[in-house]
Amino acid sequence: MTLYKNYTLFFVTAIVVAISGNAQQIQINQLGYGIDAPKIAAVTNMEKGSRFYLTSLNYGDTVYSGVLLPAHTDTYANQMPVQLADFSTFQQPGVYHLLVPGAQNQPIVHIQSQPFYAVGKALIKGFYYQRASMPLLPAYAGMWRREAGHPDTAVFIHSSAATAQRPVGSVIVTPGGWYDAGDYNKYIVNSGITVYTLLNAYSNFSPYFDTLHFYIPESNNTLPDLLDEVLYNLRWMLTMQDTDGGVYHKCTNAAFDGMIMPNAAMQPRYVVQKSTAATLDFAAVMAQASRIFAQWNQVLPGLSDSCKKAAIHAWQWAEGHPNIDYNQVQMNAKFKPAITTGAYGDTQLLDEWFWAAAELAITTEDAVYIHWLLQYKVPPVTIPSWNRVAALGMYSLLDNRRLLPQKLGLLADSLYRVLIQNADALLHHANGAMHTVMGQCADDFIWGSNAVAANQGIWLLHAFMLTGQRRYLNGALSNADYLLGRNASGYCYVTGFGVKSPMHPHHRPSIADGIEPPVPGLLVGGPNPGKQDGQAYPNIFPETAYTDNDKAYACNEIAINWNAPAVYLLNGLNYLATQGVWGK
Ligand code: G3I
Ligand code: 9MR
Repeated sequence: MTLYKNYTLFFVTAIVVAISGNAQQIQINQLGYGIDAPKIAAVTNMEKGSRFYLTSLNYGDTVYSGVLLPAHTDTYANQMPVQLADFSTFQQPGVYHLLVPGAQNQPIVHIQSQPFYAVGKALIKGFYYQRASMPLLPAYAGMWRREAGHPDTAVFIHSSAATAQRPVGSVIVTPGGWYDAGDYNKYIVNSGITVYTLLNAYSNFSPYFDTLHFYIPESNNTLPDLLDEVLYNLRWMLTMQDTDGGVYHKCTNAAFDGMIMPNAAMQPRYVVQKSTAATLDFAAVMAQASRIFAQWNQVLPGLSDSCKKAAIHAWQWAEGHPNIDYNQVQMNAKFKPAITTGAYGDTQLLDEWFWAAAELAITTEDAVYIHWLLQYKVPPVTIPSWNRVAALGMYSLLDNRRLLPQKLGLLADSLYRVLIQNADALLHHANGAMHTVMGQCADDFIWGSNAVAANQGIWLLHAFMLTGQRRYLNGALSNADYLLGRNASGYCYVTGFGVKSPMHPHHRPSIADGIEPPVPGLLVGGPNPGKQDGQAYPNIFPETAYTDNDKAYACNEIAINWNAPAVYLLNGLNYLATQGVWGK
């Protein structure tokens, strides 16, 4: 151990730099690094060949030092040179300062065996805070306790959804489920990918989730908490199926509520037009849920079977109605009242068909779905999002490959190649300035870009689990680092975690509850140069197009389909840490 004697000089330099306004910031994963994981920090604009030091908290001992790596320019951030401090070989658990003389900050670095344990749990608990129709009690919600809102026990059939059996003005009971995001509406399409991702996390890491508690009202029952939380939304989804098998696109107000608490929201609620996308997403998720809940038949008798029947019925409806878009503009031209909440409209449905066919084929082994999969070409498989779901079918087919009928072998082979080729492409591009997989092309920075980072990480974890190659795991870790602070804005994007995290998310309860800290465990959307909210953002480059402003819903809202992949990624990484598989 050598003493770092120049720290007085360091402080003086830091103050001068801070006053002159140069952005010489060190960005790290603010929650920490695994003991044998890669450990990289990023620093902007330093002298070539500068050294970095890892010291004890009192600066007394230097436990590690090294030279910053040669600079790369950060194309999508501020065009400034970025140098990396790589201290991966340092493997002593503890809490340290990272010092780079001349930098404005001296972040505290945690090195520990499971750095994502707490945030992983909080991200699941985030779903509990989104529950509609029930009060959040202090025992579970602490200072974020609140009254029940949106009972949804008398929801109107919107004129776009009227049938002889359910005419305009009639009501249905469709309580529960999660609020979608910062708004209080409930959308089937977005629930689809969200529930899928959580259930896929459960099935990939079940030994981990079987014993993980995060204190919800159902924690005392025999079901794992994660499944209890998913059930809260799944049961709501089941109520959204019409008697003919079709599924209403959403349960919604006509217009967004104001910035009020859920119990203050009194506008009428509607279920609107059934759509093919919602119905296929529903079919896929119900078929998947049927498999998972089959293991819990004793505790939840009949549930698995009900899910399977609902899935088959939905598929049959979709076969009869293969192209019913949810086009809100056209709908509003014909039906009243006009509906102006989120549209989640999608006109390209081949991926939804593929996903539903895949889940139904695995669950039922019925020739109808196997035939569908054999007849059609695999649609382009992209990083998943609410409107691009082919990858979800791919994950399920590969996860269940051993159970698949032989006929699907060639399809599974080609999907395996797609998964590995794309994983390699993600890694190939990961040598950019901050050395994260996220952010190597401008298209990564869309509305909800943080979910792109998390979903890239999930893709890489699937590649790791299929091949055992650690480079894929390290790629996934790099995106965990991105989400938790090693990024151009320097934010840890999960509320309540890290030293710099969003305090003003576009989230109605967090805005209206009068409590300073926002509801914790929520991932904000992240940098989005589209700035569709019309707010002023301080920076113009894609990776820095973020502002912690509660009106900036295009970058600072929270949403269930963004939390879910973060749940998968950070808990999956944590599970793998407990299995001792991290490392260079
Ligand atoms: O699909 C096109 C693509 O072809 C084109 O290249 C690209 C160029 O910008 O745009 C793509 O469309 C985007 C679409 O998302 C699909 O990614 C739109 O620009 C973009 O505005 C749209 O954003 C969606 C936003 O709602 C507005 O509709 C977000 O993905 C979606 O997450 C967000 O969801 C909202 C709900 O409506 C309401 N509840 C809150 C939730 C989160 O903000
Ligand atoms: O709060 C709404 C948020 O959930 C949506 O993602 C966003 C885009 O549809 O719209 C927000 O609502 C705003 C509306 O679109 C325009 N008027 C102001 C509303 C609150 O900021």
